Amino acid sequence: MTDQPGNPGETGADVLCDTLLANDVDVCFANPGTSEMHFVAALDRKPAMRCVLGLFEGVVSGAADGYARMAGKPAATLLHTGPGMANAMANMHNARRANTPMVNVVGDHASYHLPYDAALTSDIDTLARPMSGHVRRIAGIEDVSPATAESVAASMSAPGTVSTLILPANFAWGSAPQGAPAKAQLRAPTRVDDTRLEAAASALRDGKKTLILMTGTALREAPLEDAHRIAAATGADLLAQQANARLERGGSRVALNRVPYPIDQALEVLKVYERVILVGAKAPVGFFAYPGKPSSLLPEGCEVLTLADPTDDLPGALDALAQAVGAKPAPKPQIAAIPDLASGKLTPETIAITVGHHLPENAIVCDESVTSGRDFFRFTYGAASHDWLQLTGGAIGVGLPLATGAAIACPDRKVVALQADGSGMYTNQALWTMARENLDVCIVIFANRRYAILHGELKGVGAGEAGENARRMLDFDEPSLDWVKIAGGMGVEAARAETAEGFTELFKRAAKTRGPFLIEAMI
Ligand SMILES: Cc1ncc(C[n+]2csc(CCOP(=O)(O)OP(=O)(O)O)c2C)c(N)n1
Repeated sequence: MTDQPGNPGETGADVLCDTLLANDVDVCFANPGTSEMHFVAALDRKPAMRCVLGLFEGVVSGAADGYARMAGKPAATLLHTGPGMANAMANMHNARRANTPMVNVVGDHASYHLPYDAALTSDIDTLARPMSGHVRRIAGIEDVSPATAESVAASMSAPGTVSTLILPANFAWGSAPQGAPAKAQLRAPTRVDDTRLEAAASALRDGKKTLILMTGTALREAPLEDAHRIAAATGADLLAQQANARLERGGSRVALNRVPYPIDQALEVLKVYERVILVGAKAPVGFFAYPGKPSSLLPEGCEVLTLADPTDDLPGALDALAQAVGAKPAPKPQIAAIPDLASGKLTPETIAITVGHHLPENAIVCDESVTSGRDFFRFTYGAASHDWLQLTGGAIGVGLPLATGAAIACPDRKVVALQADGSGMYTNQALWTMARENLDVCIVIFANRRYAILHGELKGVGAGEAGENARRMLDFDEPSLDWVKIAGGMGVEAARAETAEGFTELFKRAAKTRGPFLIEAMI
């Protein structure tokens, strides 16, 4: 029977929660509706599940992304029917691009109610597909546990993806069969292919100008050490791809740059290479097409070798390559000192210098600083060791949610959100969740009150200078946003910095104090 509610503790929703918990999924970012009420009631009976409310679904999916990037396992999300999931989709897209494991539980009408075409009816399966690596609609009450375990497995199988699990309301409230929750069968990363390994090793011996381009788990401390010794032994250069889910940097770690975003800079950096060896990365392409400029950023004739696909064990591949080329541990070059703290005008550069000097040890930086952050790496190679999380899919509005999720995954680490103001407005509701959960996040808002990047892109695509109508679509200085009030209205303490020394004062204070604090940096 699925048209009558089951006994509490025995419903399909209970089985779904139990299956998540049995597979170590114990955080649920949620924004529920009527079709999920039995799931909400079941979560209420599971104190082991931490439930975190996001006041917009883009916060929910972005927070699940930040959580999983740091926890190394998925969170569940709870989303309300097709429209609720549609609100979450831009950040589902970013998560899919980051290979983030995530299990979306999307409630739908009871199966027998769907033919009536009630107001919230939509084709959730079709909507979910482009932004999910795996979609499964629960087919009946007996299917709840196997479908949930399959969704967890798909999300966690290398390299990780977004799984969407559609839960019809009658299978949530129906009486569930007895039995142990199903276990997720994960697909482990594959061992690097020997032929590819030999090809890369012998290529590295022939003296051609070679770039090793990396992403994913290759960007953790230990594999970066291996990459560094391969580079030292063979003369190859190292770069991370343009956008990466997580990069371990700072302290004594390998100082690694990434492919720049602006196409002309990227072409300039890449033009010297005769060969690229890919480690989990894609051969670099333009973020957009620009008239008269190439789509592929590699010079003509550049050979592309793949050492490891994203589904491979990337640290294992670098370790094997280091052995194959006989690379010994190598000293690292001296990192340029961070310039002295500045005073006077507040600029992205003076902010980067302050962050470089005062970033707390083991911090997590969530970077959605857009144009303001382009030079940040330069000033933070010498910062204390930290993780750097980026916008991976180009869909703005991930920064504040990402910081929310990262702070929930790592409650003992300071999170620093470097946040452009325009992008921050997409999902500013995350501030409320930070306040409610008392998350240890310092938010730096780059208040240039415009979509600065798009002024550049207007010229970049050859469409000329901004006139009155274009300016009205690219600037938001009239009326000006007041981030101190926005934060205050959501329960987050905040202050404005107008000068470099004022910013340093506030950043130092935020670095030492626990809890959410927002600095509106007037650049
Ligand atoms: C979801 C989504 N909507 C719109 C865009 C187009 N877009 C790219 S950057 C940008 C503005 C960014 O402005 P801001 O965050 O203030 O950073 P700034 O360029 O000023 O540094 C917009 C609207 C996008 N990339 N993603």
